[in-house]
Amino acid sequence: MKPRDYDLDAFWMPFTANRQFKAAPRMFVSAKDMHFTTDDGREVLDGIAGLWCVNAGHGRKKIVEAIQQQAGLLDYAPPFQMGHPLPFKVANRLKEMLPGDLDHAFFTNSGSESVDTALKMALAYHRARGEGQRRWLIGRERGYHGGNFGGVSVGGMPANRKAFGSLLPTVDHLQSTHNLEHNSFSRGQPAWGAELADELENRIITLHDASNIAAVIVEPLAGSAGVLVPPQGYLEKLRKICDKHGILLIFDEVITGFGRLGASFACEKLGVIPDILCLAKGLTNGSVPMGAVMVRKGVYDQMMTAAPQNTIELFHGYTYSGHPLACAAALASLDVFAEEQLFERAGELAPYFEDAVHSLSESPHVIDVRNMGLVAGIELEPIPGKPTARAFEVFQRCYEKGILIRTTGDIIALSPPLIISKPQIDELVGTLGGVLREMGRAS
Ligand code: PXG
Repeated sequence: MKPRDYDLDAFWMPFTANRQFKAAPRMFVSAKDMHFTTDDGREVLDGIAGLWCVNAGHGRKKIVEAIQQQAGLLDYAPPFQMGHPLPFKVANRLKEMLPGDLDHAFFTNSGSESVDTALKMALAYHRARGEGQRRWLIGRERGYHGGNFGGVSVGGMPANRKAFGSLLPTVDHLQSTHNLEHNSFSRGQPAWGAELADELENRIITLHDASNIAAVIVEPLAGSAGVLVPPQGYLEKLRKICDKHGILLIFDEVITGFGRLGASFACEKLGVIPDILCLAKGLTNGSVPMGAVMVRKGVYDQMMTAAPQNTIELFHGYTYSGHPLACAAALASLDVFAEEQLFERAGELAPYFEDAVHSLSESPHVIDVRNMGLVAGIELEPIPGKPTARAFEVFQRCYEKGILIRTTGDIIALSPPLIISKPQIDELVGTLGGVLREMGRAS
């Protein structure tokens, strides 16, 4: 390996143990299709699509060329009171892809911005309807909705909240659907747990009154907290209760969008249509930061008609909303997904992937395996008094053996690019199984 010609200290790395990393860095310098290359020239199989985003695999020519061409043609155009063709085109493509009347797109630069945008839209929508007292936002324990104040407020990961004070004031949380006593080793949607949605009516609406609640936000399948698959009937119940009480339902599909579950979007696969839908990650195949918030026609129309003519309807947006490079990357990514039928491919591969990951059920320390589409969670028994240590060691050993996995707490997440082959699934799961056996012998 060439000696490093730069210092590591100045860059404060996100969601990373900085001191530990800088003492023993893990560096990628290039990537192609299913593999990264490290700075010491090793190939690493990408078991998590970068960070749940590179759904078509790395370095896809069509996407790279689209970005290059766009940079030479129109590098930037102001998105406020000016337009350029590309965001209109991306919005039309998304409208065609999404079920129901989720037919208007607002553009952001990340999942976090999509979430905060969606929450603000919900508040503004109710105000536009003359129900501005609807301010409560309902999230869920173990939910992850990005790192901005709104998303952290409705999110339910304790470590992400505890350093940041009181957050948004009018927020409550449903309980998580994670329950190993009832749901461990489920394949696909667990049979138990639909009744957990009743808490929305029985506790939350009873306590705050429906007339004060603006929206409920959930990930249809919770990713970051460790791949929590929605119980059968759970999302349907949430939808029904929200409808009954005039509450907007927001799905955060930042991870589940663009084929991850073996269909275009979770809402399509599971047949539950939210009022507002948050997207990011796979939208540009991870290549240029971009997010989108899709809203149903009724929400958009309400906002358009409530404001006087010739006035701004929503005082919200970003300098880089609908950035030309991001839009070019999105259009090319959507082309690649369609041309290679990658969402269908993910659906076809899902049973093979399911069998492969469930073959780890008997491995040392494994207390649960769960899956849907091309995503799986493998939960390990924590080392007493040292939560996260076991999974982190698995992560490190896997990396040394040439596969990239992701861990959260003591849960391992796998979410490979949708172009993964069956032999690569075997390699991913086989290497992970080998590491678990090795660690089982050592303990
Ligand atoms: N919503 C959901 C459901 C997410 O998973 C975000 C919002 C925020 O997106 P941005 O683009 O602002 O990061 C996410 C992000 C992990 C991991 O390994 C997951 C995410 C980010 C970082 C790590 O679980 N998801």
